[in-house]
Amino acid sequence: MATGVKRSRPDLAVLTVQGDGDMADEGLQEVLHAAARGERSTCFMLNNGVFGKTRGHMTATTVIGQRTKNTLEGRDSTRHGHPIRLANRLAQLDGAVYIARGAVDTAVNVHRTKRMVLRALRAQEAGFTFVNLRRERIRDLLKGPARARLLRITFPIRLPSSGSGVPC
Ligand SMILES: Cc1ncc(C[n+]2csc(CCOP(=O)(O)OP(=O)(O)O)c2C)c(N)n1
Repeated sequence: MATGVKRSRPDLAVLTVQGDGDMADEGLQEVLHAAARGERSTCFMLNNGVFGKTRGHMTATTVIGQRTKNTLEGRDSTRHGHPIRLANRLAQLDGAVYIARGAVDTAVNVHRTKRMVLRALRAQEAGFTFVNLRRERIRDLLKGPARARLLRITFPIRLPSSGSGVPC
């Protein structure tokens, strides 16, 4: 729908706000193709790592070690598979011009994430843009290496001028 709106009204800034279950599970095909086609729009993924509305089951973005309704001992890759790092995957597609991962758990992250939101909206005139927004202090639920990895969640992965994704 967003891509249709933007194509018919290119003068508008068009954005979608979606959950991780919606975007990385149910709508994965749509977001991948929108990015590959370079649809001039912005997707914000509110990522809490669960299907919240339907009571907190695991999604594709549930991180290793995260407890959910059906990963009671924490997500274990051997039993539940590995998470999909959607921002990293999207950054590899040629139609994507700005891809970032932000969080709103600290004042510094809120400040950084605000800039990401504005940059994504501005960059949409050049192609597909996306910001992964970590909604919760998920790192507090984790220990060890999983926690250390999550401390580095706020940064742009692909910038409009760079032309290539930075793997991470
Ligand atoms: C195609 C489709 N399948 C199932 C549903 C039922 N459904 C509504 S909300 C939801 C969970 C959404 O989870 P998420 O997108 O992570 O958002 P959250 O509730 O965590 O904010 C589901 C499965 C739906 N709306 N559409």
